[in-house]
Amino acid sequence: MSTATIFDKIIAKEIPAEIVYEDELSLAFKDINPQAPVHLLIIPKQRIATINDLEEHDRELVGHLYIVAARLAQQFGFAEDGYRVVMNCNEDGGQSVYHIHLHLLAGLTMGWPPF
Ligand code: IU
Repeated sequence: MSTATIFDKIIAKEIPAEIVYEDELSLAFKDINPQAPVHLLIIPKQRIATINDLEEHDRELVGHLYIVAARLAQQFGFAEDGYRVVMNCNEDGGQSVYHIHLHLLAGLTMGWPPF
């Protein structure tokens, strides 16, 4: 079992977050330190530390997170112009919270590669 993070407290509503979507499997909220005009985090309610910890039975859950991201991009009006969805893994990938999350970044023209 992975270690609890601040995201568990956000899921439990023990600390505030600007929640933009919630269902039985996932939660989406505004990143506290936005890196783009719109920066949302989409997280599973189930705690999984990193991409490395994903197992076959998590297929549907991970797919669900992407579908939520796409719906939110549509809802926020960025589906046509474009946006970026990323999940960082471990130190070199830039992960700081060890509870998997998709970053949805939108509202500007992004470059590539991202380093
Ligand atoms: P990362 O991929 O693990 O580095 O992303 C973690 C994100 O969580 C990062 O963008 C933080 O700004 C964000 N965040 C947050 O929104 N609220 C918090 O209380 C904490 C981190 I701690």
